[in-house]
Amino acid sequence: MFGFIHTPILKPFDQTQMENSAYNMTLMMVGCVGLLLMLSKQGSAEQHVVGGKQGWDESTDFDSWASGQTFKVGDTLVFKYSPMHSVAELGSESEYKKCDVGSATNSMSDGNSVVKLTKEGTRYFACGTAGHCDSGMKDRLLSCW
Ligand SMILES: [Cu+2]
Repeated sequence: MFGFIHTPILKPFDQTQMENSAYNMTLMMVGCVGLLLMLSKQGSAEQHVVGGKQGWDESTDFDSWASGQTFKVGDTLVFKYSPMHSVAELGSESEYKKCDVGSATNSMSDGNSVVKLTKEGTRYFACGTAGHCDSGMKDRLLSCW
């Protein structure tokens, strides 16, 4: 008896659920395509002023600045700083951690240094002024395609 009662009630219910999930899938797919379109629209190269308004300075929180940015291959970084600072690009994570600015692969001190992100990967930058890197004036960022 129960089977007979339940079957006609459950059947349309199941069908509705299936239709709902198909609808949700379609929505999800439309959403993904929309996201892809948005990403391809943003494909043009961007310029990132390192540290934002504060620039390349001891008071800047570079970790939080970098976490709000998306670095793509083709983008450029601009370091803006006073003569008391400089920019040293470091070749590895361990040099970055040790603040080994003495073995920098590239050193800049013109106050307005432009660096292009030419390939995918992590780039390491530190201030070359004694003590500045140790006090947190360094930035690690990842560029991707
Ligand atoms: Cu400095």
